[in-house]
Amino acid sequence: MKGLTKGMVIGTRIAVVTATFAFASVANANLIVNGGFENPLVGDGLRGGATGWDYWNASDVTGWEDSDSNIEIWESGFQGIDATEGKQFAELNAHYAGGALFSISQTFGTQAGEKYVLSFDYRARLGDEESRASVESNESFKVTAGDLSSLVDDHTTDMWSVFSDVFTAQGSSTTLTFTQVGYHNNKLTYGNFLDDISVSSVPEAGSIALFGLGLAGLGLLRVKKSA
Ligand SMILES: [Ca+2]
Ligand SMILES: [Ca+2]
Repeated sequence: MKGLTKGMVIGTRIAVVTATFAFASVANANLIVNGGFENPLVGDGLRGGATGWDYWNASDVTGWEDSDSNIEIWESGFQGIDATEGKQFAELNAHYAGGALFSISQTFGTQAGEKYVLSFDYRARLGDEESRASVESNESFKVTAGDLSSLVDDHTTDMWSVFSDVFTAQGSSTTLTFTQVGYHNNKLTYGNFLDDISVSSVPEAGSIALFGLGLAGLGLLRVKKSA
């Protein structure tokens, strides 16, 4: 009898855990393709087999488009900078392509009026011109998506920072765009590193309540098990 009860509890527990994880994976689904710039591999681009960094026409970079410029990707560890996700990251201020400001974007399906969480990691490449050792930086970029438009100018050279904000989709598709604003004197192609870009839907109130019930159920079963 004791064994039967225990088996029933375990069965229920597995069901709750499964449901909880199924919900979590739906809520956290990243709508951005190649948000960590893991494709293509550095060495396969226009620099022809070189290591450290590489650049491509946007049409050759999975998921991303640009404004008639190039997309530059670095290998983790190059110039002492590690990726925060995977083995590569992007430098928004990409390789020279005619003197225009660099901009990259990605369009994905959304529901008008729904809220989404945008998050990504960003880091500066150089300190200010007066003191290269400084953690300060005059690098900056603008990020836009749905009703969100934000100037990001607080990143430093000594660490990655995390951006996280919520936007409301304005239509059945949304375009996420990063546009270079600031760079160093005579160094248009330096700075504004990006990695681990993610957009996910914000769970609706009902889903959050169900999620909470699932967690509460888990907690109760844990109590039962330890009792
Ligand atoms: Ca990455
Ligand atoms: Ca560059």
